[in-house]
Amino acid sequence: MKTLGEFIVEKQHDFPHATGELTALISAIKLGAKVIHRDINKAGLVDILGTSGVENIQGEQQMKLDLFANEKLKSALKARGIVAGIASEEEDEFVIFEGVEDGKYVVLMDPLDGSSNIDVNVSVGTIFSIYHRITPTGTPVTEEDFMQPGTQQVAAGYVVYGSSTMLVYTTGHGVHAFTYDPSLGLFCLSQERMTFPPQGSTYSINEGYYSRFPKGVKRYIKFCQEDDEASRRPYTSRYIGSLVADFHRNLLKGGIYLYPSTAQYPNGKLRLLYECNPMAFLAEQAGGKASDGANRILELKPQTIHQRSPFFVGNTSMVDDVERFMRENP
Ligand code: AHM
Ligand code: MG
Repeated sequence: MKTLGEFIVEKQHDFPHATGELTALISAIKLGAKVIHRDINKAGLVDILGTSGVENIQGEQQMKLDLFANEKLKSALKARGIVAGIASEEEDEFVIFEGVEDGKYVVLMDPLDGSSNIDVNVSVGTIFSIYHRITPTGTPVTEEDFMQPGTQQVAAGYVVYGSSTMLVYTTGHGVHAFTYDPSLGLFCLSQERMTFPPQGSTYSINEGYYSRFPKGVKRYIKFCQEDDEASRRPYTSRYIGSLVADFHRNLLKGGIYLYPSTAQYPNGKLRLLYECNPMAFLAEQAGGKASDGANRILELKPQTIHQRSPFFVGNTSMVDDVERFMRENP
């Protein structure tokens, strides 16, 4: 058995500049994940469910656990003195960590993605994306530090709180997965260098919005449903409504996750900086692909912290197919 801590020490050379700081940063996320795991598992037992009555900047109701997860991760990250600031789905503006102006890193995160699933006991996740700040250390971070394209990510990952809790991350040297053993309080290595299976046969999309999808996506869905043994179609449809859990399943089994633009959300629903980019980095590191329908997600130039993007991620050949259908059906 190898723990996440041991694995990271062993892989020091995978960490750029190997000063131990990024290692400490991932361990802060690990600590936050343990606390969130504990409280999610208590969710049905204590009076922690229900909405907080507060709306976030996107006008969505925040669940109490979203706020809880945000606070826990924020304090774990601030305490290490390495992260100079964060941006979060749960914060309207980026947050400057006072007293940590020397920190070299910024973190963007969705502390509890898919949180509407909690009150029905379905998997949720934490997503994180780590960058070197570009403004000089010793000064407070600025918006510029958070507006870097996904190609600049130093590390990214997610924690899926499912039938077991798993942490999956990349530093650009493959994707590695660790399963949490609550009795020991340790994340143990369960898969090193994960890759998508060569051929995917699952598609994940909220088909309820079919009538609002672009023509190319509608055609692709029909393609998924056609009978063709050689390409393993019809594909299986699986949609949890929790990006992390849907992505995790597709990574293990092979598949594609789609959140296209819709009439209601012309830019899709998912947020580029703390949902699409980290998942795109992981997907590419696992031999997959991530696109907005026409362009590589990681190369999009961010304009605002909470900006959205259509998102197609999974097996390369499946994402290629969607892009082709979208090109051919403008
Ligand atoms: P959230 O960040 O508000 O939780 O929204 C993101 C979630 C994703 O996890 C999930 O894939 C998607 O929203 C589901 O949206 P929909 O209910 O429109 O299918
Ligand atoms: Mg989210």
